Amino acid sequence: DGARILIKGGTVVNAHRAEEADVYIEDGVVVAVRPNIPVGDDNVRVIDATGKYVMPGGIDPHTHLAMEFMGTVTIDDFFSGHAAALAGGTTMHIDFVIPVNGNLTAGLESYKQKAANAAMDYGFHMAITKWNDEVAREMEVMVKEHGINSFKFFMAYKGSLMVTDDLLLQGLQKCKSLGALAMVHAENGDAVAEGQQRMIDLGITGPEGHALSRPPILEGEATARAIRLAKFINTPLYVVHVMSIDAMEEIAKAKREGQRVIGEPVVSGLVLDDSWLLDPDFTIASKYVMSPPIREVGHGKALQAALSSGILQLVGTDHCTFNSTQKVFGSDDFRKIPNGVNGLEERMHIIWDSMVESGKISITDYVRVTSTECAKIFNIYPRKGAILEGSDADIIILNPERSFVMGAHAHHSRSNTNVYEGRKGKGMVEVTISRGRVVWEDGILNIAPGSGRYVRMQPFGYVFDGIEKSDAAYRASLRAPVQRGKAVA
Ligand code: DUC
Ligand code: ZN
Ligand code: ZN
Ligand code: ZN
Repeated sequence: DGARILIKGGTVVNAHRAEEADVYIEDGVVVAVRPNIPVGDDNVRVIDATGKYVMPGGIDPHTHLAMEFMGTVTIDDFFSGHAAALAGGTTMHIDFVIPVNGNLTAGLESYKQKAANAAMDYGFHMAITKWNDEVAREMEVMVKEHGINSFKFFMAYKGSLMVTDDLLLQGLQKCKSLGALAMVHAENGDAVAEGQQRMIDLGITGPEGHALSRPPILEGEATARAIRLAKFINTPLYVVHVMSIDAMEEIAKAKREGQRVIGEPVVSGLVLDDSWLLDPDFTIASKYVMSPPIREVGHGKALQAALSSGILQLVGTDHCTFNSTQKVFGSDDFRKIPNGVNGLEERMHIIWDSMVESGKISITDYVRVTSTECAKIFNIYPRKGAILEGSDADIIILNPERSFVMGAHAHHSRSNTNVYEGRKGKGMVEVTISRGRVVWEDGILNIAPGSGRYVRMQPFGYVFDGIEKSDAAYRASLRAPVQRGKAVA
């Protein structure tokens, strides 16, 4: 298309600086970023951004759209998920391909079909749920031919997705050799199963039993174990949905010691607490069931502080939505409640309101944790995650003076529930531009199924810098004692 847009008079915010500048877009790409760009001719659409922030569209590193899970399928598919995302200022996400019976190629095929109605750009991580030579070969094919540079290992969900330490070690080794990033869902799945049985034996079958059965120590244990195994292999590690102080402190300690560990909090973990699980109305309490669980008061604030200080680096959602009619499957047993909460539409607004508006992070850090860091980690920067000449024109315009009220009445997710029901705040995404097309404006979505593109991600991003050097140092340190032994003899 030939759409040309000039965004005038706003404050352009990138992770590295904020400046007063105009942004000129042509054919879906940013062509110029500088003050006082002349309008040119009548075919240029001018958008006035005076008093507003012009920022890279959000990138959500963690979603589950059209996912078959716990005997059902998430209610948001790629189209409704993208509608929600774009209305909330997110212009790209990375979803998790789940293999079919352990088969990666079949999993990718199925996710390509699911994504046929995509309305914005997306990428894929891939889960590894089984191990054999074929899986190892397929991982290489995924990296070299299909633009996947990250693999996720579930340390929980015993009996379905869970991996053993043996599989995790093989997987870490394979990721390292491919220059792909290993990700973990860190909870001790064996202990969770034990904890669940305890609750059932005690007659605690409601949603509160979900949180009680898998306490923070089980997240802390698995996080510590994954970090140590990644250190043993000497490969970077990405810990998804860090929900507790216990897990966050393990990440902080590893970082202090120089290890390459990336911690991703999710919106629900940053701003909600587990008191919701005690609501006597099952429809309300069950909305908040996700794994790892939403923790008791205190964890969220500590995770916010860790995000401000850089211990945690980027914010996801784990958007994984179900209707109340799906959640009700578990009305007699919390183990059957499909796990997951919404957030794809709410993330940009909640992080702005709870972190920037409240003074906990700067506007440049806002762009970093909602967009740029994700683009850098997954090796798609500066095509994504920046407003620079040559970047994709994925841009939002945020009005810091306007207020919002969230809830199912207004959201674009297909779910009839919202864990942020009634939440109020300040800062509103008024315009969303997706690869040069205005898709959200004045509260109206204008999106087309099939217009979203698959974004390929190349291996060996900056997270791998220095790994070869530290491997060489390690090998040298192993030779040293052997030589000493010889000298003594
Ligand atoms: N946790 C959830 O709550 N939903 C999807 C998968 C997960 O790990
Ligand atoms: Zn053109
Ligand atoms: Zn998970
Ligand atoms: Zn998830």
